[in-house]
Amino acid sequence: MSSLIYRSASRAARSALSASRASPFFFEGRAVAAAATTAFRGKFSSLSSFYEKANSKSASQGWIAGALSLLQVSYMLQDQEAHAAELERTFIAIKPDGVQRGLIAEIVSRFERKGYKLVAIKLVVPSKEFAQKHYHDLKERPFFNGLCDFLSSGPVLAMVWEGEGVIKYGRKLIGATDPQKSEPGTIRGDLAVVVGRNIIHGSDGPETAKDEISLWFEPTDLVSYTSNAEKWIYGVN
Ligand code: IDP
Ligand code: MG
Repeated sequence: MSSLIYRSASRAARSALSASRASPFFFEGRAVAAAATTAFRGKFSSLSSFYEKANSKSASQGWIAGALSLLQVSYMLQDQEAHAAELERTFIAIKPDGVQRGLIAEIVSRFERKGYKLVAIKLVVPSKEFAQKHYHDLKERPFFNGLCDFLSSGPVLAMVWEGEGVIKYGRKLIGATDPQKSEPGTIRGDLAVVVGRNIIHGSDGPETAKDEISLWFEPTDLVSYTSNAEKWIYGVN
């Protein structure tokens, strides 16, 4: 648990330090303070009390407090580097059939209830050229043209979800490509019948996730934030 809180603190610190956008800074600055307080209360409790004592003694000892602050920030940044690779994100899209059938809330709630975090979302009607880019690896397949026509035929709900193992497990939540073979309990297994109308897309690996996120979203569309639920979703005993 403490490592997770600590990680959140680091993430918040990184966000605050790297934020060039003015508006989120206040929020993230508060997150740094809150998360750092929590982290120090646990992992750095002895360090913190030493810090407080040093602060209360005299101004001449201010340098101790300053040095400790620097040490704390440096710990946080090191931790952020160590955990940066774990901040996994995937691209998920509800295709026009899912949107038209009113399945947005149902599908979003499955990812939310699992414990994944929504970091970007938008409703768009992609052009055919855009659909061809998205499905470029299928261009030799006989259904490619029809598939791209279909994807560009109506609104698509494009999203980025974040969480540990979200790329692989997102695919599990979605189920097999052909709903005839998807297990009950999966999105396609429960909500779709044929492969041509299987309602949802999910990146199939880390490289695809990276490419698809950058195809559908600008970097500034992705919102970094610490969810209150994280400390209850992650933890090591
Ligand atoms: P995936 O969506 O499970 O990753 P892919 O093999 O990447 O599956 O195929 C992309 C999409 O192409 C599928 O979701 C489905 O909409 C469509 N598709 C795949 N195979 C067929 C097919 O045999 N006939 C028609 N459409 C297909
Ligand atoms: Mg695929």
